[in-house]
Amino acid sequence: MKITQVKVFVCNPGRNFVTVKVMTDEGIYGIGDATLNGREMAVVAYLEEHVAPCLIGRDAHNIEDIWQYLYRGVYWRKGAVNMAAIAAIDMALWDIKGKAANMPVYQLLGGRSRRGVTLYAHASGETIEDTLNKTAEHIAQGFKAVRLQCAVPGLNVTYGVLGDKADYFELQGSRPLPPEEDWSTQKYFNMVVDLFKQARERFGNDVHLLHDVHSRLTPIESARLGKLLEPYNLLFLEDASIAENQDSYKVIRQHTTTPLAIGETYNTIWDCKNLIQNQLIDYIRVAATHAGGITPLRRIADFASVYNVKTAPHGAPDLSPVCFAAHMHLNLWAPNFGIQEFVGFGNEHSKRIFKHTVEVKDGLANVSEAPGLGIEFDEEAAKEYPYKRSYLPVSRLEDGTVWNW
Ligand code: EZ4
Ligand code: CO
Repeated sequence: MKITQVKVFVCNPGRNFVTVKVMTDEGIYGIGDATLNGREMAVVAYLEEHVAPCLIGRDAHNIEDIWQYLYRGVYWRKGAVNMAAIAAIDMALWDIKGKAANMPVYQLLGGRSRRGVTLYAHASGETIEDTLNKTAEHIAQGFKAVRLQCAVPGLNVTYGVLGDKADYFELQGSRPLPPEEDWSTQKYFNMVVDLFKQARERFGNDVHLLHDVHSRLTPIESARLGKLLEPYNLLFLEDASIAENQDSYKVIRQHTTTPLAIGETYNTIWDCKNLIQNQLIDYIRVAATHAGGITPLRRIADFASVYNVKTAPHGAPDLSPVCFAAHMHLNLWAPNFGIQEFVGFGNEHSKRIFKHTVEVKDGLANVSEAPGLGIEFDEEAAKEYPYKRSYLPVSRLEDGTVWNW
């Protein structure tokens, strides 16, 4: 089965999405996600100029060989743009293989390890009360786990908490220059411990609670936060500190039993290797779109299982429904799957373009038995929503210093 064409699409039904369609001479095609938030067009050019020409005529069944060829053959290994491009091709090839075998991808990976995929929903509010009310709604809908984020009083805006300021989905998909956001660790600490104290008082101990620090703390500050949150029994504390220096997580680890999660920006198994093998984290959050696709995520999951580290794939709104589908198949299979982040399937425009087959019931997600990834991409509908340049924000301390160390 020969690859005949690689098509690349960019659309913005509220967020920018880069989608790849790999065509073959047998009429079967596959779909992949190559979205790199804030740098989308770099991946488009990379795919069209540098990846697509190398694939024409290759056997679409040789997923592993094509992955190795693209990863090792490039000379300039790793990198976010490169790995997002490889990821989309890899997902599309798994989609093709599933369609050829007439099986969903999870069956090809080794079959089902669980009844369904446990999700955690997002509750992001302007005040603690607002956040807790949103948490209550998710619990009422059947979610067993909720991530709590709350605006920090005294800061102009808090990362990831747009609240009622504007439609969360729309505003983040149309920011022609990077917005700048204040950060104060002191003000954040005043809020965050109270948030989880009140959450446990209101919801008791059965529901799983999570929190994302978005890497705003130094290692010793993270250690302190982990200790302060211990009484509230988080499922995990995400991205407490940047771990470019992977050893810095030893500082956090030696001080707290709050479980730690990291990895949504990682591109390869090498980025998480020391954190996993030194058991400095409990959940690895690599995404199929940003770490090179299904093939390397399977490898990372197996490696992590040796060290009792669970998988918890990234699931923010800038990962397209194609990536979510890829995660669903990995999550149904991985023996050491932990939990999947979930923010819904986008707005009505997005649903016109991406026709997925995932079902959510009582906080548990399942795919249909459709072959491949079980997702369709409507090229015509996508044309109605052209690309808009949009950036992620930059964080500064109150004295103007660029932050996020
Ligand atoms: O900031 O996906 O866990 N979720 C997150 C996200 C990320 C965005 C960056 O593109 O941290 O909201
Ligand atoms: Co995150």
